[in-house]
Amino acid sequence: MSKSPAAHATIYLKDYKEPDFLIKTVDLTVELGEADTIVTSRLDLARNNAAAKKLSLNGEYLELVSVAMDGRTLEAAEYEVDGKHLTLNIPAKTDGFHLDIKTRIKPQENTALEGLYKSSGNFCTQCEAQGFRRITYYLDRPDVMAVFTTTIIGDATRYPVMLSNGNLTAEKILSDGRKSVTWHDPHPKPAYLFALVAGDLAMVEDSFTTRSGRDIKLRIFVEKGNEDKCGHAMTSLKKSMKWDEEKYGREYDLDIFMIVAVSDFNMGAMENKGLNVFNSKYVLASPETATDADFDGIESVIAHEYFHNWTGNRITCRDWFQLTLKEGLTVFRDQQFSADMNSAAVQRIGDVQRLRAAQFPEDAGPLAHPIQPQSYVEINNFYTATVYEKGAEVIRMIHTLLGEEKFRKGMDLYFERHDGQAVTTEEFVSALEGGSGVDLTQFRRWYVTPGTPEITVNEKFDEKTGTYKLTLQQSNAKAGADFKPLHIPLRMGLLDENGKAIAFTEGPFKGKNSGVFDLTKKRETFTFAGLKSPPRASLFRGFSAPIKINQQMDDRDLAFFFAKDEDLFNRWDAGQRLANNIILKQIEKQDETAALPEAFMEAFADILADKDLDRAFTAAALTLPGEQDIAQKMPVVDVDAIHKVREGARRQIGLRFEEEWRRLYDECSCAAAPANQPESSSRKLKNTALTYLIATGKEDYVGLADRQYRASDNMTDSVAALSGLKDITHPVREALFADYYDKWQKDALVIDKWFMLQAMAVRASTIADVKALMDHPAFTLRNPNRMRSLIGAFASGNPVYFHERSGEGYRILSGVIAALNKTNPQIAARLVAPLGQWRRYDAERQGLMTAELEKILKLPDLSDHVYEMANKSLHN
Ligand code: B3K
Ligand code: ZN
Repeated sequence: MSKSPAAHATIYLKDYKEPDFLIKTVDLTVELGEADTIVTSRLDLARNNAAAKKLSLNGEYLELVSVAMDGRTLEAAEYEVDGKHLTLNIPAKTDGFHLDIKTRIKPQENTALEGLYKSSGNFCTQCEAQGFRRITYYLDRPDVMAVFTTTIIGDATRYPVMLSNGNLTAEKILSDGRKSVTWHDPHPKPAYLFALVAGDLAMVEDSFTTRSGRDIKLRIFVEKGNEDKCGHAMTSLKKSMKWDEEKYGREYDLDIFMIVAVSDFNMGAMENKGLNVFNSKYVLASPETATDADFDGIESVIAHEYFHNWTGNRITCRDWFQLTLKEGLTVFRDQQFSADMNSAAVQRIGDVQRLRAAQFPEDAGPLAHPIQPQSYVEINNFYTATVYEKGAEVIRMIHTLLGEEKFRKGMDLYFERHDGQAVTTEEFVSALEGGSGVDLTQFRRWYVTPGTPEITVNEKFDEKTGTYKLTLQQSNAKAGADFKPLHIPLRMGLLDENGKAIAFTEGPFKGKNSGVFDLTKKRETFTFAGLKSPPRASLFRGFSAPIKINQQMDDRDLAFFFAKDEDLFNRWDAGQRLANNIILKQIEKQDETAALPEAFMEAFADILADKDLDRAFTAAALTLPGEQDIAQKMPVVDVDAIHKVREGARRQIGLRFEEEWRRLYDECSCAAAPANQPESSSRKLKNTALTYLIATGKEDYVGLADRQYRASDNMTDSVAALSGLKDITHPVREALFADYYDKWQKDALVIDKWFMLQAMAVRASTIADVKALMDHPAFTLRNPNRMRSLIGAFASGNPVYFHERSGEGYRILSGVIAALNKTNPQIAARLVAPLGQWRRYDAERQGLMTAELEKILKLPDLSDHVYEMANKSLHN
């Protein structure tokens, strides 16, 4: 078996060349065995470059058994094989030809979970980005699109279910007793969308009638015993199919749509054509085992993968530098969908929280890259918050600039023009321009500019003329000296001193309370006339651009917007800014007991008393910014001070409003949910109240959490009770965690939460607890969900103990990275980022963090994945 050399070579977008050969059809036969699997492929190739003399097929971790060209088996001297390629000489006059290639692979030994592997006894595949080359030799690049026919042969008892893309065309028992099934996918596709699943799985079936009247079979495959946990996924799928027809005019295009849930999966899910493979976390749910947040996650991931059928599969990426073409667009579409299905304001707040938590630090640190990266060592390292979440913000800005109707026209043209093609982001933007008639020339810079733009705001009011001048200035620390201004949509409105909207008196938004303005210069002034008194400007409503804002606002100004802004997002955001400012001031004072300012307490009291708000919004508005959010605003992050001060603030808020929290807790537990609000909103507010009550430090509320846990009939309340107690050392805490483990030990997804809550606990024994949990019989690094629930949660969700002074937190992480570097480099690389933030900490911590990065770089057999992340983290 050939091994891949670790070359760490960099690949550049500027070097892109069309493929020399194309593959028209591929016939695959996969014979599944217990020791190894034999893959035979017949490729029908066509020349695409008259000058090409060689054909170089990708292949890694493969044993070549034989290769034949146009029916003649080639001698060893007629081809070259190294750890990455099979290269053949192609005579100049040969235009069309076929190859028969036989390879042997060992899915049972595949711990990287790329290509064909086994999970809980079942075969499954993951081919994006470059997993197909671990199955057979192929032109494994997205601009090579072929029609696939796949025959799977295997033991009929072990693998009664055998699935691949497209429609089932044959099923039989062979003379040797093995089962053989054949699938045909009529839609040409790149190899990254190939999928194969085989196992003894249970099936849940439903159907969907498309708007043109076609009946589509919907099937979800899960491990036996999980059939009753597929309802929410199925409902979400049907809602997604309907929504894509209504919102984008996109209908499903095969007769069957399948989803398979597997327990060992590197990420969330995968949009393989007609056969989505999912991490079971994003399929399985019942109220007893999954939280409301899990339910939301399932709805959005099911939608996301389904929407890829058009944005990703029918129209795919020309090369991997175009990844945001399908990911940014599809995240935007799933966010739109979730906003339509749930509270739009709460959804938007969640989207922005995720962006700020994951993407802003990435964009400010050594791993910053534009949404269209210009180079990479390992493409799997570029499935980032920037490509996905910032990519979605870029599409959202196009939507904001064009407006709903023109955006739809642009999308229609995109689908019409590029269906069946592998395209670039440039082609996407051109289609949006063509369909809408809106010029996006300057807007294109968003695709190639790294870093989060900062907007500095200056306001002037001329009493005499009643004119208000708003000056905005762009800067971008990451974009360098030749920084070119971006085209930024500014959605804004003006309020009078009572918080009432002031309609614009002139310009394109005359008579309206809110409008979208184009900010295109480095410094730009907008003038508003006809005003009686100085207005208050509510800027970047709905977070109309992924920027940071520098605006002189004191506590009273922020409290004003927190109380009055008609834009719910900005209302929430003003509250967060207010809380951030106050916490930062307390940190400066080094006094976590200093009384919180009255302006802040009053603003809180107003929200607490406002019964018209959606309870989920109230919960979000009353939750202080997270520790990592506060950290982003400190020049040198002091994790201990942040935690102490934030906890001190929570305690004061808990005590000051104790009565109200108790009232809310009872109201949200007993009374029926308000009309038009889901029960989950009430649970969210109730559990927010619970955390503030526990924060008072009063023993009574430990009892309340205990009772909530014991009476709970749903996972949301159970986890909230545990989470509320996780930081204390108390017999009730120990009893509940023990009870939870006992009760749920057979349900992996539920136990993941148990690991996660403990990994995120802030108490003196945390480091020792985490180490003990790593030795727990239920812990394994081999299962990505389990690994993330302990190690990922610790490194990314427990700043106080990850950054513990001794450096033990860093050493735990680098030890895990070293172990996973060999078995699952993709997952290992994802763990490097927290160490890459070293420049944000004090000198002592910097030393400890960089020492671990250096250690990682010296690992024997360092994978490209980990190398790229550690090297950039240390040196960029
Ligand atoms: N396209 C996949 C992600 C593949 C990640 C490969 N390392 C899931 C998604 O974004 O829908
Ligand atoms: Zn995606």
